[in-house]
Amino acid sequence: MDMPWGGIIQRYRRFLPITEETPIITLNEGDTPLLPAPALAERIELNISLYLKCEGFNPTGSFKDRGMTVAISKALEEGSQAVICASTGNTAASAAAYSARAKLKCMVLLPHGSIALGKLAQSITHGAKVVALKGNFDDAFRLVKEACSRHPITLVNSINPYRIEGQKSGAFEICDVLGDAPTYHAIPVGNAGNICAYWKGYCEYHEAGISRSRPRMLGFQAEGAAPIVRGEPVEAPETIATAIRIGNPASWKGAEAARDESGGLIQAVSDEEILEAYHMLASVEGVFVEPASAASVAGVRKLAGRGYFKDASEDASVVCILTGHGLKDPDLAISQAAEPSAVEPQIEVVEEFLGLCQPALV
Ligand code: AN7
Repeated sequence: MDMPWGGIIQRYRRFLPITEETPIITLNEGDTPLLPAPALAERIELNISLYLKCEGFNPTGSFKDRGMTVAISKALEEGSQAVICASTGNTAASAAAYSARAKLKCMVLLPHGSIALGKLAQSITHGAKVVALKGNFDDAFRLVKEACSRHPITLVNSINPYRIEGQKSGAFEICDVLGDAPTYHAIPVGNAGNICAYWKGYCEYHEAGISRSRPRMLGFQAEGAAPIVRGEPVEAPETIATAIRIGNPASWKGAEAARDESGGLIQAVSDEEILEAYHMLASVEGVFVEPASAASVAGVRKLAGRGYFKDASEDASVVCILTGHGLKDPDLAISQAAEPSAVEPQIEVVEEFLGLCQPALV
């Protein structure tokens, strides 16, 4: 029998800054499904193979766990006693969980009023010290950097290079499953760490001779929070995809480099397009994601509609990174439909509600 899965550090150790001295803190993150999505491809009139990398299957429900296992392990190795992050929710949830396991103190600054319920619940329950800031992510990020310059605490936002090191494992997994890099890689962009991490991963596998090619990187920001697309910071970012409600991304330059070196693009998708993709993923493929994740599919759909893939070869493929689980944001999900009303527990009433009024002939 193969060795059981033990997380991304165990699997990809030779590509990571891990030493004999590093205490490995893992929740067995990674090894997430890469689902073929032919029905969705047909629905969005895409002429190439579509795959969904379901990062919501990670231990805390988002891709952040890949980076956090390395960041927290290294923080512990370096003798740190406390970590801090600013977050739109998922980084905080992941930091809180891995810190609990590492017995590190964890502090998180969250923009008050724009954190999805599941993420807040996770941060609190894992025992992080949670500050709800009267400000947005960009304010929170500025403050945690300042806190780190004044106190001996470790920053675990994605400007911590260990985060990027861990997150590049997503690219390795995709290449391992497909046997090569995909032709295109579609990904939501918020603080822009993940697009850099994936590009780094694809480049390292290519340099090591494990994959023959590298994908074009296709990044998607929400229209109301699209500083890279607009070419200037957005003062008051706004989108229903609260995970990527960021006006001044830390890895702006890196994201542009990934775009340009790969011959890709970074474009914006509207909240409406995000929601359409969100519903399609759930109803056509059975994959429930949080709204930010649907930005990758919304973007591919938009590009397909403009003929972007029309000259792609027959065996071309696109992987959409679905960064977080749908259960992270139950409020948004429920707001999208009428909540079912309560009915009496009688078969006639249930039949009527279900439209089963004609008795079936046996
Ligand atoms: C579901 O948790 O920035 O471009 O503080 O949670 O690497 O920032 C989250 C980002 C996409 C964007 N999808 O990734 C945070 C945070 C989901 C996310 C992104 C985030 P980056």
